[in-house]
Amino acid sequence: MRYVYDPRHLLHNPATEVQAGIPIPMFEVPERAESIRRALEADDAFTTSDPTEHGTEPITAVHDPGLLGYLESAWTEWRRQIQHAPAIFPDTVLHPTVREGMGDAPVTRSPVGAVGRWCWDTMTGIVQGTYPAARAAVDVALTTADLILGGDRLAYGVARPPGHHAPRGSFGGYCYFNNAAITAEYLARRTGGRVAMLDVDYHHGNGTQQIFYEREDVLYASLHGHPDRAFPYFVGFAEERGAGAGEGTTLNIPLPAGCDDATYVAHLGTALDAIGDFQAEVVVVSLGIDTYGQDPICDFALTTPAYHEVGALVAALDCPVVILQEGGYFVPHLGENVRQWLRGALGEPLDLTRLSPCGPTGRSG
Ligand code: Q9C
Ligand code: ZN
Repeated sequence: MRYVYDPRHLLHNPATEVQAGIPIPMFEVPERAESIRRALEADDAFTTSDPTEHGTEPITAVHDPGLLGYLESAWTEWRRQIQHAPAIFPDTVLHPTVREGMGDAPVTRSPVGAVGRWCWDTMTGIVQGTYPAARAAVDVALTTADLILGGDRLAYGVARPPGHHAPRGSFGGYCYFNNAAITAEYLARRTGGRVAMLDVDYHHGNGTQQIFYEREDVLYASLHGHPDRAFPYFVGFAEERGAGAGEGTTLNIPLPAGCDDATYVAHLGTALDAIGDFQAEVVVVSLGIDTYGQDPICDFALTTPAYHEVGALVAALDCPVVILQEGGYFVPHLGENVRQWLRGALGEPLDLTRLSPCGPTGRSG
């Protein structure tokens, strides 16, 4: 299997995020993608490819051009006025009720105001290298799609920063551009056919759902921690099934805390049946490994053999598959779990010999 990797992801490295008002070390760290690259490099079943430049047109095909423009100039504008803050975070967010009944807010000249216009959480900081890294992640994703358009049946992209939380007109959830949604739109246009998206990240891909909510030709199916208890809290309920022409093309499967391998695979069957019935030209997988039992910020209980099995079950759809990285924060086993998922898809045997035992958190390296 070919996979696409770009070292420019290293440029995106905010030191902290703010969870429940408390600044803590960032969970979405550069070492995540490095751990995946190393695991794949050490296995002859995988060969690396460099991304090619795809420009901004595929991005503005799904995102508000204002979001692209903001992210492009955010660091420069922030630095011009604010020298003491190491990363851009909002302190005042454009909550929908603030201007209820008063129309849109004028464009703000304040860099602090601007980030509150485009960002909806306190965990998705911007540093100098965030924009080039986020652009590189989109190129990684689109180059992975090109491999499929060129005839490969399976291809994987080490997309970092991740993407599935970014809606059309804002960013959050460690995500800036929605790599998977941009890729699905690109594939829909190139093939002229239907695209199915399977989101197996622990978190609901609210951005992807929003972008395709009214689309008849793009199916979005997600298994995730129930939004009653899990980020992103406000989206991802089973009752959300799409709207307008897209009625029935959104499938949410929220799951309880402690979800184990057997429970997960049983519910995956529901999503795979829907994807099979949809008769897509291509499947785009948002691959999160934050469903892992040792993930430091999530509450599922999956083990490594489950990833191998899920990969095999997705490949059994017998449809070309673009696999793009999303979350996964237990860094010591991240690369190995991704490798096993992809080996399962390839029909290679499960190989647990490279999983090192290690401590209880993702911080130890
Ligand atoms: N109290 C991805 O996995 N933290 N993003 C949630 C809220 C942010 C996850 C904690 C989770 C974002 C791509
Ligand atoms: Zn996640």
